[in-house]
Amino acid sequence: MKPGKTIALALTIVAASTASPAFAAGSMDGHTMHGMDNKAAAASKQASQPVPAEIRKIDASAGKVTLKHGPIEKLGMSAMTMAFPVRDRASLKNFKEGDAVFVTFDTVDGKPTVIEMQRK
Ligand SMILES: [Cu+2]
Repeated sequence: MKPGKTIALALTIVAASTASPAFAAGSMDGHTMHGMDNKAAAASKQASQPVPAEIRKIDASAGKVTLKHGPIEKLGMSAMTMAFPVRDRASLKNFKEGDAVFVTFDTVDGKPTVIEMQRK
């Protein structure tokens, strides 16, 4: 599918622009020419890249939040509105519907999960 290639390219750009010295040194030896290595390196770099989103619904008892989110490169997801489980469900009390936030996502138990959320 076409978007995959765009995402991979975007990841490469982000990884390159935010590269730590160690990562930059690693990319010099040519290992990042191999797709797997490059993808893994980009994914770990992407872990701390917050995604802009708007809170549409909060279900504190279920520990879920519905977000209208921008593209999530780490998860290969384009912009959409959907519900996510929240790792730290107690943190939901700090938010309300309509809040504009930056969200860090990761895959937990195979599911896209909100790891951290901060108001803009
Ligand atoms: Cu989504």
